[in-house]
Amino acid sequence: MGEPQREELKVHSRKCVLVAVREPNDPIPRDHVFDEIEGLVETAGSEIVGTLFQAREKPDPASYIGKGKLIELKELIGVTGADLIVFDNHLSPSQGKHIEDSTKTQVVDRSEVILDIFATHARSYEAKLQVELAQLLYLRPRLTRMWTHLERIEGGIGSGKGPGEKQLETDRRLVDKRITDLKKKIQAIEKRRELQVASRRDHMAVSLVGYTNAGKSTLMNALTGADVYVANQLFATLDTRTRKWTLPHWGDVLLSDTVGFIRDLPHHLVASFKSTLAEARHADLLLHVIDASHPDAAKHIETVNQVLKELGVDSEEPLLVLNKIDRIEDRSLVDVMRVKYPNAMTVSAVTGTGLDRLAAAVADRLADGYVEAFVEADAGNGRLHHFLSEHAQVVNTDYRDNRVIFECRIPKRFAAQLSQVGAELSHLDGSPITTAQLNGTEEEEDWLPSRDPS
Ligand SMILES: Nc1nc2c(ncn2[C@@H]2O[C@H](COP(=O)(O)OP(=O)(O)OP(=O)(O)O)[C@@H](O)[C@H]2O)c(=O)[nH]1
Ligand SMILES: [Mg+2]
Repeated sequence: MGEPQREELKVHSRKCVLVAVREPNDPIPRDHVFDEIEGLVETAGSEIVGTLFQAREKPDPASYIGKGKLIELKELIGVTGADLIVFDNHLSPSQGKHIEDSTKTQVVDRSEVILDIFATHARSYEAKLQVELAQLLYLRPRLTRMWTHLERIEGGIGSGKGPGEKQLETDRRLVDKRITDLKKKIQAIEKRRELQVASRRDHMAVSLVGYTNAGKSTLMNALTGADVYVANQLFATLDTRTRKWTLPHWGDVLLSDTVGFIRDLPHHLVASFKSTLAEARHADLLLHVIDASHPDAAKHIETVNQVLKELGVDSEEPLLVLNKIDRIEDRSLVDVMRVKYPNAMTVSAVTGTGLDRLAAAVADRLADGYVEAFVEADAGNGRLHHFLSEHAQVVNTDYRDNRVIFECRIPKRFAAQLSQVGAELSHLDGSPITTAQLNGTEEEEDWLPSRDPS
């Protein structure tokens, strides 16, 4: 798959009418219903010429919107000269066809808009395979409706079939074969990636996850000096990038930027991106980035948690990062979130506010606790000096004879490695610190009730 051809993209250079159906008690205010789909359609490169809203308990099984609304839709298309109808809901293949037939206008749903954006933004080989898989999985149940579309795919997979041969069976078979191929290729990449990620255990890994456009890439750039693509677009990032991030008194961790999430992302689409999210699955800590200036921020948090669950990312509680605080006009919104998520960090990736506190909070979470200790070694132990300068806060340094004694605050995780750099560890009262204490095993034994001798 190369750069997508313009004619392959449905939602590009079109004049669109947007249609949204919501349940009558939907919490999103009426004047914000179209915000997200507008963003998606504009990111996909089309113009919006009209909108149509309907509140309904349940979609009409045949036409999704009601009969009266369908007539209204036809009129709206006449008035605006639209050449594409975009539903912000998920249409069944037959509903899509029904609306196309009645309006004589092409119809796409939310998933197709997202697929078009994915196709345009995919850069790496892996992302391109994932997008193609997601497209085919979406296309397959719609083959009857879109068989003309298939000449392209047939050619694309080098089937050798003549161009006139378009029977549904052949088409299905070809699509199925390609789906199997793609899944195999993606699995192979996934395996390689899991190995790669697992082999990097010398550094701890932190992953940025969050709703699309929350500011993950901007934050990645601000924290690591990376040069990752940032745009006020939905799904600007489809590829995972990993960079070193140096935390004060801790040292380097690996920070990864990942694909953004969105509500109602079809299940198979999510699954297609599983390998991209290997970093997140293996991370020691997730930073869940939120655009706190967005009116639906609370909903975004729920969506992200839901998608993480679907992807089997059941790491420890993510650290919430309320981003874009420089844009917040109504303070009360943040106050509400702070009450709900008392451990959340507030930052601005653009102005840099709060980034130091964020780094400290991440170090704290990774540290698994700290110890205040004396660390003693030969005065000439250069490795120890280096180790402590990276991983500890040294409060005091004392030289006695040929020995050096550092008084420091050090993450337990690193304290456990001190014997490997030839140092001895003791509490501030002089009693020795054992490895068991650092690993927490001794404490646990102490707390266990003594075994029943019988
Ligand atoms: N005002 C303000 N804008 C921000 C901040 N962080 C990010 N942005 C803007 O938000 C938009 C999206 O930023 P990205 O970093 O591309 O967001 P992302 O989460 O990586 O988005 P996807 O890759 O699409 O999932 C860009 O226009 C950024 O300049 C912030 O702290 N304050
Ligand atoms: Mg991004």
